[in-house]
Amino acid sequence: QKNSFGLIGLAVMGQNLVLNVADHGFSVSVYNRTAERTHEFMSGEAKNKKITATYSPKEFVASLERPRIIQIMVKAGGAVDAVIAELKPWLDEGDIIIDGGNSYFSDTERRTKELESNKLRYIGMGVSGGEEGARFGPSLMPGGTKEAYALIEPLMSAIAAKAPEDGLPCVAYIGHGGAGHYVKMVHNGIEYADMQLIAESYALLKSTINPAPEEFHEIFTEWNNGELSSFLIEITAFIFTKSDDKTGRPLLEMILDKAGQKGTGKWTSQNAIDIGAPVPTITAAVDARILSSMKKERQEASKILSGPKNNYADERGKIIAAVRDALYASKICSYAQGMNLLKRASEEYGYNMDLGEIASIWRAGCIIRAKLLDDITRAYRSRSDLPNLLLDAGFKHAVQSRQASWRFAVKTAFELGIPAAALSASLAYFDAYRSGFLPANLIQAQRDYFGAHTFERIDTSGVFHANWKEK
Ligand code: NBP
Repeated sequence: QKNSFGLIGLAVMGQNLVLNVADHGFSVSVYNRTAERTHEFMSGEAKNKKITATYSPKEFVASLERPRIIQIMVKAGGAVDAVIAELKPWLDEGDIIIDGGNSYFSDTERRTKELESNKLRYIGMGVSGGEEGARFGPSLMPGGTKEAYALIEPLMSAIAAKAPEDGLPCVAYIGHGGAGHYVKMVHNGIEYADMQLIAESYALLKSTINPAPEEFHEIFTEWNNGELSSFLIEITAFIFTKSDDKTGRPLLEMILDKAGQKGTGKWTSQNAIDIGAPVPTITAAVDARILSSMKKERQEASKILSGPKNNYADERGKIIAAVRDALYASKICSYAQGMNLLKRASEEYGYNMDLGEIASIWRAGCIIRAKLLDDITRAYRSRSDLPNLLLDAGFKHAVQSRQASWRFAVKTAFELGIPAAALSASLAYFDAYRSGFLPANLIQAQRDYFGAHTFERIDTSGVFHANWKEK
């Protein structure tokens, strides 16, 4: 009796996905480079489930039904190539390898070409939702050929999260080659922006009205009941309630203010610049993590450089409302940037992405799941070629009606000397996008002045160059 699904890589994500697949009635074979991990898994959570342990790639492959469906959940980079090389000698024509890790999309493009030339099928699939998502329903972003996707679709639909609004599984065919991993990368870029916007909102409240941890919990809980409702706001509300076992103080206050990163936010910004899509809020979030990591240097600088002293403690209600509005409007702008990056990438790489479908599979299971995604799904479903989310009637109203308090929040941050790079980047994005005129005429004049790069005119078509030194 052979198994219908195989998974390689039994770290946190792999183990939880296997349990999820087994719970849905599929028989699973597992393999991990270090046998010890397999033993532990089999004698622990995998006990009494339809899970078979194997201890070599040959034994693993031989235990699977054909065409084989094999998912790899190992560290992104060289480990994926190493696993593919180990598997290849044992595979047969038409077998499917799914890479569910956070691989860089161009690596996926390369691997797809290599494997297709060996008559194997390759799917690069973004998986989001961390440990819990993997166990009880992740958001899945598969890219590859449509016919390979059709073979894995029943299993993936079974294990994926289901959107609360309509119960649909959070998985959809994204596009060829690296399209799935591209979408996962942008998902993570948006996640960076969301997290930074929330962190700046926390800083702004702390420096103005300084709520106690239980008040912070109340503010975020209330926000989570409205338009900001999302996984990240929900967990933030809980974070304020946790005490440190060692000191009894709020755990948050004991955590060193240096943010880590694994690189997916950086990739988003880098690629956005490569293909010419502005993502200032995402880039501000990546920069903010880098600046936070310079803790020692910041501590030294704080002894030398000082900022303004202002007091907003009396304006409690106004501040809380303004920060909430600023957070929501800024979030809309960062999603607008992310969706437009996908649109641009779809043109650049020929992915033929359906933005409404992508927004819809982010509605549950993943880290950026949010009420807002229902509205984004609706906006693209009613107009698939929407140039920008800000032009959708609902989002236009949401942003315009919050404009005054959004500006008040950002102005307050500036007046108090609180770094609010992401909140202000979103506002500047909005202001630039809605400007019929930008000062780029001066940039063109400078470029032509020093480099004879030429310019166009507003009154005549053609390309012009001026002799700038001649008055
Ligand atoms: P890790 O990213 O920590 O990878 C550990 C796994 O990779 C182990 O099974 C390890 O085997 C295997 N591995 C390594 Br490292 N090098 C290998 C090699 N050369 N050959 C074979 N196996 C090798 O695990 P994870 O946190 O479960 O994440 C798995 C993937 O999912 C990653 O790409 C990650 O970015 C992505 N992801 C993670 C999350 C999350 O919340 N953690 C969320 C979404 C996506 P060993 O036991 O022999 O060392």
